[in-house]
Amino acid sequence: MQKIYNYINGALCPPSSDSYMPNVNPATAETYSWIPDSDERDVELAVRAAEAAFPAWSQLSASKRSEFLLKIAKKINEKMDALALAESIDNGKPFSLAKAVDIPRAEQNFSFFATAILHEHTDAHISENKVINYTLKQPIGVVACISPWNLPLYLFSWKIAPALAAGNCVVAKPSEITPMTAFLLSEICIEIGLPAGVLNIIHGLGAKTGQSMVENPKVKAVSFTGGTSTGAKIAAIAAPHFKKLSLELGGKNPCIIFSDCNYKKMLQTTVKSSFANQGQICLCSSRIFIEKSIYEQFKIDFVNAVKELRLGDPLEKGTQVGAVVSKEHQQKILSYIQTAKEEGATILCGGDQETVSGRCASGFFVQPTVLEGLSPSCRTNQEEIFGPVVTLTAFETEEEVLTYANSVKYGLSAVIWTENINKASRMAMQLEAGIIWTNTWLLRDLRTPFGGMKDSGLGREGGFYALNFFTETKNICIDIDNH
Ligand code: TXE
Repeated sequence: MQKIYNYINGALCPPSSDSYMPNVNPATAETYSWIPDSDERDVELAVRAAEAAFPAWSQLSASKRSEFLLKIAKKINEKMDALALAESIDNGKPFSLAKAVDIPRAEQNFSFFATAILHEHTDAHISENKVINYTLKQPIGVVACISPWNLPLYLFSWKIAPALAAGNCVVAKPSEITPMTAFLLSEICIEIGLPAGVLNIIHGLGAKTGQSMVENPKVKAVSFTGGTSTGAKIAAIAAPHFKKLSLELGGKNPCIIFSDCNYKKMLQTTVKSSFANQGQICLCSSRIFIEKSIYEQFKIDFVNAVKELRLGDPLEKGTQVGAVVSKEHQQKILSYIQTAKEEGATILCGGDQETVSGRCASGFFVQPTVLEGLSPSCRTNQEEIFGPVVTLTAFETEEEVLTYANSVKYGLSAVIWTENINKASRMAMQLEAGIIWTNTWLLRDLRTPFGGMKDSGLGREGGFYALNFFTETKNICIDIDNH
């Protein structure tokens, strides 16, 4: 059975505890590898390595740092299939999805920030013609990057790449539920000769290893993606020490469908925005609002399309819905479906776990589930389920659907379907969400601000927003007429 290791100070090493935890393949329910049960001793080793590497790394030119990141991107590309297979086995997602989305995006994250840093620019402010102010952006030092299990390498690299590009040294932790591609990234860093201590990857439990990273006094900034409740715990630790914080948290995203939409494109895309990655993407639409005049037609067409989705072995060609990430998560999703029934839901399709034949007979699968007949204020429509479960609700006016859409504590993303761009813009300006798609979903330009409001988080990732997060900004004022 494979054992994976921490990557500290440029080398793979066992945890100080020398104890390991089982890593389960969710499609088969089998333990297939062991991960380090790290603790604050490993965190301290990693932080010290990062601290020692910081002067040289931060004083490298941006183009030299860029070269290292481009080498990592190239290696990810070369190892695409192996990384996609590892991601699929670790997370339960279809191999085809990992190969089409997760791993290419991890490569893009490194190549994007490797080039973005070459175009970083700052401001100058000239006062009364004899005083020059210029803005200086300098790397922070040792930063922590903590990422979740839904898009493991995709989100892990989305934080690490800008942090390194900006000249920081990093202590990073993937989710203990999906550690494998982070471990493979360690091997890539060794292969390309990334200087020791620049990036340190440690594996372990969030409440122990993750919390110790946040608590460590040498860690000056924390970039986190995960649950809202975890984000609050991290903020409570970081705030009194004035650590910079980037929090990408949960969502309960609306999809608003007007009768004047491009119906065919809307239908195809809404199946994806509901069930891609088994609904385990913070940007998935879990509440679908349909203009009353097309509600019945949409219901028939959408349910028929959902029933066509192929659920099964994530490694099989053609599988569109794989296993959810863990037994615990499967039970959480099923308990929400039970709650929905108690709240009066009609189950239009799905509603239960699925048994897949063959090697995946014990795997953690949940049928894509479509519910109707619920009030917008019930738990099913208010709480993040983070699985293949969506609700349908009819509306008559813009005001009505805006009230529904904004009635949750989250504010991450939203989708609007209408050919009337004035209406779309009017809606977008009033929706409480950080990312709004009109007539599309998950189209991503990495330069754009990425993040949510309310309980969906704090700050923005993406482009120069990420580079600014990972730098300290100074104003330097020079009186050039100083006699
Ligand atoms: O997140 P957690 P999980 C939501 C979704 C999901 C819920 C929990 O609702 O069901 O969050 O998911 C580490 N100090 N999203 O379990 O627990 C942990 O080890 C420091 C939305 O993945 O928040 C892991 O590496 N670190 C989200 C990471 O935090 C801690 C995507 C995330 O774990 C910690 C994923 C602590 N006290 C889940 N506790 C999105 N917005 O994309 C845990 N961790």
